[in-house]
Amino acid sequence: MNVEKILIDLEKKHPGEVEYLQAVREVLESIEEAYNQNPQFESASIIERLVEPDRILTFKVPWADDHGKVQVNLGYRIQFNNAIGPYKGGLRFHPSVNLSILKFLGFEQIFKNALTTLPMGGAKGGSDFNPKGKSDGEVMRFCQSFMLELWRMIGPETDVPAGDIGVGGREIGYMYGMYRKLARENTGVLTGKGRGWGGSLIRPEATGFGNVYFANEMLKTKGESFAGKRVCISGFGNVAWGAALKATELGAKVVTISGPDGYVYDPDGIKGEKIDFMLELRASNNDVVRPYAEEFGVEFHAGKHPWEVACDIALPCATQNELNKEDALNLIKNGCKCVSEGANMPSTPEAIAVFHEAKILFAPGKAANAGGVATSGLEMSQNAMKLSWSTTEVDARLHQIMKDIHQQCVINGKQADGYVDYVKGANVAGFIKVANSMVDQGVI
Ligand code: NDP
Ligand code: 2IT
Repeated sequence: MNVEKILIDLEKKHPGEVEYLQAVREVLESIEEAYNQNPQFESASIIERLVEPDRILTFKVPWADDHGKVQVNLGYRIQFNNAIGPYKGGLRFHPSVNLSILKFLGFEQIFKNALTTLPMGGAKGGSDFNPKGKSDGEVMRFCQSFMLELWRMIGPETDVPAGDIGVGGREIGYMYGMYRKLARENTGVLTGKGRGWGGSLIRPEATGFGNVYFANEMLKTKGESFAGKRVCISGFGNVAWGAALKATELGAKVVTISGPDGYVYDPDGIKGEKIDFMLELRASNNDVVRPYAEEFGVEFHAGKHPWEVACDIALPCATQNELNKEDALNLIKNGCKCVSEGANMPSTPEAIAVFHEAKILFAPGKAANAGGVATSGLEMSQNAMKLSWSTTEVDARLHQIMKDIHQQCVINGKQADGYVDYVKGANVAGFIKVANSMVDQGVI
């Protein structure tokens, strides 16, 4: 495989799709060796078939705002690969959403879903709709209009969307209601549903919990744990919330959270009612984290990322490319020994190179945040059986899945000197499973 040539060709076909090209480069560079050891992949053109989505649906989403004015947004669903199961992946509603961002997320999702050990293919979708500052009625009308177009593409055995940035229980509810009406069926067509209508216990907590379970497995390889550690978290959304809850439960002190406006530094630890306050902030329809600092009388650092704060463990849980080379150098300088990505691709390639050079524990999102989609997979299983499992059962399954993913990373990413390259481990394990399935199933 000639990675540079493939990337040059891709860039010609998809100019300016920076995030997508970044994600493809990372995967291709780390699977090159495994790919070259399997000549059947080359003759089946597995790479050429993997890097392009099976199909992309783009559509307009017209909706009326509270003043009766009609607004128009863009909607997307990218069905990337379904070799190992129905297309599966979240929907992101954020003004920054474009094709490049959704293609990077959909591409990553293929390998992440393969790692979960559950039968799910890769997909992503969303809209440039901004839920911030919108009324419930506006969000409902937008979601209904979005689903009016999307419903033809999806189904419990075809493609199962879920949440991501800007899409939580409220949005899933409005979209599910519209789907149910159009399809005239109650099925597990979306995950992240409410408890009363097919949702799974632990799904809201799953991504953050899973990230901490994964980081804990990494720490164990060094005889360490979360107990007594200082943790820096970025973001203040769903993933940051779950990670703060579990890290605190395991005896760590979470000292930061952040938003697009800056970061909060709380040296006493973000715990108990303070973690509940994160939920209120997120539901408040604003995109600022500063009110936390005002409520609890702690420091707020406007326009800055939390990576300048001394910590043992960093959990980036906000968004892509939020941790750059300088941040990585700062973390290392201040003694950070473990970075586990709750968000998708939050560390830039230069930052990852710094972590690898320093030989600290570093887990890429496609391994460390796979607990969210894994628990979506468990929601699909429960829906298919028309049963629901207890909190203890779902949490135990999630925990086991994170341990299994960690094990797959160690097996495929251990270097000669014993250092585990979790990026390589995750990419190789996910890729081999999907590539073998594609070879088995012929050219389709
Ligand atoms: P939420 O919408 O719940 O929260 C996203 C958080 O990140 C918000 O607080 C958001 O603020 C903040 N944020 C967005 N941009 C920035 C920025 N530039 N700087 C600092 N903070 C920012 O989304 P999730 O918690 O669900 O998603 C967070 C990350 O985790 C994303 O990368 C997502 O893809 C990933 N992920 C999510 C999973 C899930 O199950 N939900 C599963 C696996 C990964 P604001 O909205 O105000 O801009
Ligand atoms: O990035 C992700 O893995 C998610 N947003 C969760 C996807 C899902 O289908 O639960």
